[in-house]
Amino acid sequence: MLSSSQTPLALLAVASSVAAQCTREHFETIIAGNEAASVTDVSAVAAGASFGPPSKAFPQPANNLTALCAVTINVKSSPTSSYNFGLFLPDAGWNERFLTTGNGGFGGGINWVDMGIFAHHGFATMSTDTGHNAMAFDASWGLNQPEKLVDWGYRAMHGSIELAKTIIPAYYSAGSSPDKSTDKSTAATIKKSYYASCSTGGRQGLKEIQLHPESFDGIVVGAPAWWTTHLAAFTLQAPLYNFPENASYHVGPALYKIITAEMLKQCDSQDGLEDGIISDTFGCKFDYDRLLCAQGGANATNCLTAAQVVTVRKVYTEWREKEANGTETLVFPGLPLGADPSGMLGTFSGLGRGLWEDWVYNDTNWDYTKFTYADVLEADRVDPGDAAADHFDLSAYRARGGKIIMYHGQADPGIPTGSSRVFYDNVHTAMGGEGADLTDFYRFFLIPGMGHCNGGPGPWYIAGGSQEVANVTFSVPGHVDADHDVVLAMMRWVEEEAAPAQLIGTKFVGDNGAAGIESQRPICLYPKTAKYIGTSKDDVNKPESWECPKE
Ligand SMILES: *[C@@H]1O[C@H](CO)[C@@H](O)[C@H](O)[C@H]1NC(C)=O
Ligand SMILES: *[C@@H]1O[C@H](CO)[C@@H](O)[C@H](O)[C@H]1NC(C)=O
Ligand SMILES: *[C@@H]1O[C@H](CO)[C@@H](O)[C@H](O)[C@H]1NC(C)=O
Ligand SMILES: *[C@@H]1O[C@H](CO)[C@@H](O)[C@H](O)[C@H]1NC(C)=O
Ligand SMILES: *[C@@H]1O[C@H](CO)[C@@H](O)[C@H](O)[C@H]1NC(C)=O
Ligand SMILES: *[C@@H]1O[C@H](CO)[C@@H](O)[C@H](O)[C@H]1NC(C)=O
Ligand SMILES: [Ca+2]
Repeated sequence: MLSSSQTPLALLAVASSVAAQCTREHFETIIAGNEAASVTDVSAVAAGASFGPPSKAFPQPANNLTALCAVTINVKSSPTSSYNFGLFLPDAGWNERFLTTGNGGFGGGINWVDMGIFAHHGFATMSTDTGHNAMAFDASWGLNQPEKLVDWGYRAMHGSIELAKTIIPAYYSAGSSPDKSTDKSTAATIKKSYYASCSTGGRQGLKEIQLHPESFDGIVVGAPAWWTTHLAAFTLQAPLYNFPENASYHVGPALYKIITAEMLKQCDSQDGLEDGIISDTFGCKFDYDRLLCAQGGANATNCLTAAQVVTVRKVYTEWREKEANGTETLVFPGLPLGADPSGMLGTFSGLGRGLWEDWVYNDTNWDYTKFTYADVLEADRVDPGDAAADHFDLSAYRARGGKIIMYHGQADPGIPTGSSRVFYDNVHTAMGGEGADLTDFYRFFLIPGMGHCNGGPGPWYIAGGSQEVANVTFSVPGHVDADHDVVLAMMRWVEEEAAPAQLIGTKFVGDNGAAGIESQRPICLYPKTAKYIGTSKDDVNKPESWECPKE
């Protein structure tokens, strides 16, 4: 970021000449050779203004933008499909870098909000709608639409990246040589390409580097929905454990808080400090029987029956199945201890049943109550849209110098935290075995007390994808640096070869940036957990009161 007081006049001149190129005609010229692509919209956006035509997935515009050129491109991907992508091209202070962001759930829409936040760093940013307009929990757009599924799976992302990489330098090259008579080949180039996004956005980043290792120099992926079919399977199996409502084992919403309170009670102190945050979910030894009512307890409101405890235990522990040959397979990890169970126990989300109804069996009358492991195997065979990011050998990406920062909230109620641990283990198995040290290119962080991508009692904010905070324009106010901001951490790793040993998470008072910082603490490289080394009660909120164990 350049403030006006330090902006050299020459740069201002470049900025204004770039901005002068923010016209539909200019972008039509740039993409003229591409038969499949067309320019949908080009808008010059003033500093402080908002931009972002609403989609179902992203109904809100990006606010308080830096002055930039907003471009929307449509690309025909097959006779029956097309996708759109958006570009934010900052007028001044382009950092000569490209950053792509992604989507959420099964939704479709351009993520203008995250594009806008990252553009404040100076990145030229991009997001694709993945070829449809739908809310996150909606799979119906994919019914009998195999081409749309492929766009969602990986094609729209890759096509958008490729085209963006030709448009961006062309735009900035033109802008840097306004005076044709003195044009001494001022061709602009993209120095580095990055990716930052969460959830399905995490899957998209991993999928892209698996298929196209050259696309990015560094990806920052949160809570990746990489195991598409098995995540959907768990999302359907969990409420099946709990329904019908009149079953003796049914756990009603009134008990959800009782369950998470007992988990906090038992697990909070096991990590070494009772602070309202479970910092070592995987390490917690939880006694389910302490949820039991003393006297049978049918219809009790503050404890559970034995049958209800069985339901709770199922959803918080690994789902395993016996194969025909007798071996046992992990189908999916359970919810992390302490995570709110309402999404999984309380509803049959489209993120579960929708995958079979709309993408595997193509039958909206399919009886999801008859769901079994055989349906999971069938979904694996179909792998709708080839979306699963399950090519674990990342050697090609490592060889080209690519880096991965992966993080996951330890209280994620939407994508169980263990899912990222399975990915991590599978990559290690594929690249040298259990003890292999892959930290030269792949670093994984578990964020204590963070829900799905954001929110929760822990210091969860690291300025990653899907982490908008009220009254925060971008990064971590007062701490715009690579220790606190995960995208800057990635840049430092890629460009200065300084790998992040830890990240510092921030919690704002009431999750409102204007109310100030409540606490900060280090988030350690997996599998380490931050240890409290403070002495007085106030120290808990200070980062220096915590340390990541050296070994
Ligand atoms: C808008 O963003 C700028 C930084 O670019 C910031 O200084 C300013 O406080 C923001 N305004 C609002 C209303 O958030
Ligand atoms: C349902 O459609 C998908 C692609 O849209 C296809 O791969 C799958 O085989 C179809 N399933 C059936 C049972 O027709
Ligand atoms: C639950 O309700 C269904 C009908 O809605 C009924 O068929 C079934 O017998 C009931 N089961 C129990 C355990 O009461
Ligand atoms: C529990 O509530 C149900 C429905 O209100 C009722 O039918 C049942 O008799 C109650 N069971 C006990 C043990 O009170
Ligand atoms: C058993 O079957 C599973 C699923 O088909 C397979 O992945 C596994 O390799 C088999 N194991 C042995 C020992 O044959
Ligand atoms: C921004 O901060 C002010 C002052 O704390 C608060 O009144 C306002 O609600 C905040 N904005 C949002 C969107 O939360
Ligand atoms: Ca604790």
